[in-house]
Amino acid sequence: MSTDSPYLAEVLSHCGYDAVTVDLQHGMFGVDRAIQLLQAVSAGPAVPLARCGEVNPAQIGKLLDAGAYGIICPAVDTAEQAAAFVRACRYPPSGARSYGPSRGLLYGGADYVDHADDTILTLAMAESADALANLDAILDVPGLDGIFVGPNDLALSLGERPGVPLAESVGSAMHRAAAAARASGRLAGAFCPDPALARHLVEAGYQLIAPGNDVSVLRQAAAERIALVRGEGPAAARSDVVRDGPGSTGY
Ligand code: 3PY
Ligand code: MG
Repeated sequence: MSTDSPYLAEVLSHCGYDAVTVDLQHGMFGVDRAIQLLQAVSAGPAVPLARCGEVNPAQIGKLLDAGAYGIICPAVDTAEQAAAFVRACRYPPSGARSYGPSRGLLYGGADYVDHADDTILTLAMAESADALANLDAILDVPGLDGIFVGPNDLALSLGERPGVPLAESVGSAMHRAAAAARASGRLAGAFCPDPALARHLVEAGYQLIAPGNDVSVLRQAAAERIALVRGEGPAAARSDVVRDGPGSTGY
């Protein structure tokens, strides 16, 4: 979710996705709205996840208290950052999350605190050359459930253009990252707006794919319909509007 519409969040939760992620890094809203979006996702079957803006324990704690079942944390480049991220998501003694679960109590019940650490998903974004270099140490951090690759920032960090098709160096780094995550018993996730490429990533071991965001899906559908109504065929959808397909970054 990059837009601030709880209605759209509710609709997406009913679309068949396993999870809907409320994006506080690049979404066009702040924490107050993120809480409403999480409530709206909870009105459907999808699991509510949130991407925080950075390793920020206060923000991460609030998102968890607001009912996020998991956090995707951007730009985790070192094992130290990964450990700080996990600490923010776990209660003492393993972490430093402050008690006050609010909405968590509604869905988790009175014994929420007994199970939260086992059920909250922690995914550290690997999206830089540093993260790749430190991947084994990051994957060794106790309590980290997995990694989530951001191919656009990874491309920029490797001196490439973001978007699909992936630059060769980005594609091979993504294969290596999935293999390393799976070998260490952790989850491998990735952002990937191109469905064919996403399928390929699943075959390469990725278990969680964010297939673009709400705006990129809407923009693509709108442009294709306009082209069809004008008798131009979907392939003619304006390339300055539709960046899904060749060149897509998923935003
Ligand atoms: C990236 O591709 O860098 C992302 O963070 C995707 O959201
Ligand atoms: Mg990124």
